[in-house]
Amino acid sequence: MPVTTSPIDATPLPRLPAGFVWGASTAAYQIEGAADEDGKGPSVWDTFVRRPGAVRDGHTGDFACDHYHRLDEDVELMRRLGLDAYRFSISWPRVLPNGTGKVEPRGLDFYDRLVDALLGAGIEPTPTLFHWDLPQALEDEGGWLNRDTAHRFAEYAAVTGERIGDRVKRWITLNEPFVHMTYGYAFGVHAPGRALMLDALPVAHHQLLGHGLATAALRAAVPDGQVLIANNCSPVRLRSDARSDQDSAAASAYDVLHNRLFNDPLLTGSYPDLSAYGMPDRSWGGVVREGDLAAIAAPLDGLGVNYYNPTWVTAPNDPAALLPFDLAEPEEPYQRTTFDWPVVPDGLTELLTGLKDRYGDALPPVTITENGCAQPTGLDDRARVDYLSGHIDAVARAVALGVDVRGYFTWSLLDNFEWAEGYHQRFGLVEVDFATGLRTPRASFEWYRGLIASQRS
Ligand code: IFM
Repeated sequence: MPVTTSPIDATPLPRLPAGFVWGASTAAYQIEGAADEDGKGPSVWDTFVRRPGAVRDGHTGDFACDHYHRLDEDVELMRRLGLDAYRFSISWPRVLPNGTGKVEPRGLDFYDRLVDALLGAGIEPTPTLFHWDLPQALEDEGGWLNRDTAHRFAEYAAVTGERIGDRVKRWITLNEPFVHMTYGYAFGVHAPGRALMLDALPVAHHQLLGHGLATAALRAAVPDGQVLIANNCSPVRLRSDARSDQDSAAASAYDVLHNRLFNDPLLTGSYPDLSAYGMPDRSWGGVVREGDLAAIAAPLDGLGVNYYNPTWVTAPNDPAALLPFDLAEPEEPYQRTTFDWPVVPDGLTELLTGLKDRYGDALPPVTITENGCAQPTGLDDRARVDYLSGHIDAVARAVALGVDVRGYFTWSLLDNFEWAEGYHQRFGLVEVDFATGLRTPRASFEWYRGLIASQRS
């Protein structure tokens, strides 16, 4: 395989196939600010950040990176970076302040301007329709616990597709429905802050149904468009001292919850067995209705994969525990990000080859829709360069092993609002001063720019 070398870092990286898409990702609530401007309705995050103690140091996304007012400056940064594509999310309550019904034209105008600016810079817009900022009005009706939200999501997809689908040809429906279900509805550490534990499971089905219905709406509005979903996936590992059948059963059970619950229905048309989670039957006690799985399994043009690290598990210490696994720490002394997440690039190769082994020809082309790391404030972020370099190399190894990977979007273009951590975790290629909005590209920005240029040359 021919070798390219980035100008910043001497680490040689294999050349990815021609046409490979180099991108960067962000999300609306994490960067836009302008929380109640131009008719935007409140989202569950606007509500949640005001709950005392919910977000570290009481930070909010009210201002965030002020991207709403700095769109041109941010697109210029992307142009300098040489991105092929930019993954952003559309704020549902900016477009439909109540989640349904009346459309806010000024909200749509903003995304219209963003799309035109991107296309003008030669960058392909790649919107995600739902990155966790559900309109509060829909949460008041039960949010994703309410099946009707799936239908409202399809309505929103149609409105958006009809407005920008003439220019936007790659769409992502949902971001990380696993994380939204667990953090938002099971543990309550993200919006909407509901701690329902296993009673949160219907949220998985309703999000996936929403994906299926929105896919149909997008196919109607944008017949030449591509539709993907971005799933957070994590290879499951046992500690080397784990030997028992119970440990293996715990690993399988965790894999079902984190990975298979969200990939199987899309790619095989059926859910994995959830009896370890107390699900009484295949209809989940009436939650999964006739025809739902067919809608969810509508063909995808690609699977988006968000990867950060593997998950280590053991058998539960308490046999009467609610969950059929305990989370564990690896014994290997991995480097850690400021989030304390272990840095494990080979987990990404393992994940991608594992998807191919599990789904075979049913696996559509894969795009890495997120991968990146939180590092300390500062411009000389050598650790981020090492992280990105290692993970892109891991993607190349998966490609060499036969996995069809079509693109890599790093998380994130800008430092931004990192949910319950507020502004304390910095994932950006570009440092942001949250007091002034000043953007300063880091060493990793120059490194990524050089990598993209050398991969193209
Ligand atoms: O910032 C988040 C993003 O919103 C979803 N995926 C993981 C990122 C880092 O935690």
